[in-house]
Amino acid sequence: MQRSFSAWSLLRRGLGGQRGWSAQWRSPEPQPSYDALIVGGGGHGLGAAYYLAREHGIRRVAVLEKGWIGGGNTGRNTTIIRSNYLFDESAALYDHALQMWSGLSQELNYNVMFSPRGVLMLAHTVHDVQVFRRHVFANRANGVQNEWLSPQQAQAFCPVLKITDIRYPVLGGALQRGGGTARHDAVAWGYARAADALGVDIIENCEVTGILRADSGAVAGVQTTRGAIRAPKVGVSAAGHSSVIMDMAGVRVPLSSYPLQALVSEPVKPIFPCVVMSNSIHAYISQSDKGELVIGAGTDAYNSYTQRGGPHITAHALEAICELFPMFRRLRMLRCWGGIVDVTPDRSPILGKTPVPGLYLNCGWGTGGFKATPGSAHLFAWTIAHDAPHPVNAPFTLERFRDGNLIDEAAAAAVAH
Ligand code: FAD
Ligand code: PYC
Repeated sequence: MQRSFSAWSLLRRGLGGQRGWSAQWRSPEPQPSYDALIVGGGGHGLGAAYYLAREHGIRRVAVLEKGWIGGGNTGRNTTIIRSNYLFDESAALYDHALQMWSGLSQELNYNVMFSPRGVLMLAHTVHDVQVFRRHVFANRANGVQNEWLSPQQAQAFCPVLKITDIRYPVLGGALQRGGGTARHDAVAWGYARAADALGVDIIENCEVTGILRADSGAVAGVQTTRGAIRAPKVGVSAAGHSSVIMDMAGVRVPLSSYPLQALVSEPVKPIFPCVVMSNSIHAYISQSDKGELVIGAGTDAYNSYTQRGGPHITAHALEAICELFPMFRRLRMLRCWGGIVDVTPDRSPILGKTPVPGLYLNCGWGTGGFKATPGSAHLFAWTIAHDAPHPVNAPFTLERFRDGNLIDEAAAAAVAH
């Protein structure tokens, strides 16, 4: 009985044009002033607002989003989560995030579907082997999980993988068993709902068009398409558009914005048990809970703000996937899209203060910021609340590009660089 009632209820709700559904967060009008503003309603911005309210008691906060929540890279990425970066600073940063993923659904009371199914990075050349083995040793020295697999072990871990008689023979792989995937929209929606419940105003369709400054030079708020909003603290978390917003404050940042593309196949039964990345041939793949194969490509070779990219890039990724997994040759692709990624010269993020007092910056995550979402949001909130970085993000300053203290993660940033 219960089952047929549920099925009927589901049908009624499905056909009911969403009548009677309650919104997960309010749609407030912007107030004239707040204690803090966050520019950008992706996972990083929404998460920062949540932790400002939850951990620092700063609840008069608004998140200003020019489009819709999660409509940027948060809802466009291939959801790969791992922490196998090379340097000590990065290991601390990404592992901080990885540790948070496992408790995130409970923290937000929202199922973000974190699935630590293992991330396998394939080596195809002697150079790949040397680089990945070095990463494995460095990671283990930092207490970060990573292990080296022979080609046969790699195939045992991912049985549909072809390791020989292909254009890119597999010479081994680095496996992080605790890495995996999560449901990207759920991360944005979970943070939005939880922040809203703590009093944070989430304001969609509100584009920031200027940064207001006080006579002292400190930040005084922002100008938006819905009027001026004043606040003594403004955090910018706008991914591919970060340099555009920082330009409004007269701050130049070393970012290049590029399209990065992904695509999904028609749904099929469970066939792909893990995540596989092939960095030297710019392709990565996993299977979503809906059954679609989620496939990503490399960045376009030119700067752009168009959320599409060139089809030759996706064609190249599909060729590589079909070499590695010949059984996928008969699959049809359903849709493809692009996002704008913000790449720094050392492929590490910028997370900290700026030369403008009260203006904080979280950007430069490039092709790899989804995995960092909870950690980055947590550290950004700390930085805004204390007007000083947390020890974990202290090395990720804007000044490092002036002072030369780079954290070069080009190899670990992987596929897209
Ligand atoms: P976003 O979600 O982009 O949020 C920024 C928001 O700012 C946007 O919603 C935007 O609309 C808003 N905004 C911009 N300008 C303004 C303005 N003037 N006023 C108000 N709002 C503004 N990372 C991984 O770790 N693993 C992956 O597998 C992975 N795959 C990827 C695949 C693709 C195809 C792409 C495009 C990216 C991928 N990434 C991946 C990178 C990852 O998606 C990003 O680093 C991360 O999602 C950035 O999150 P965010 O919250 O900072 O940005
Ligand atoms: O950073 O792991 C990553 C990633 C995978 C695909 C795009 N970025």
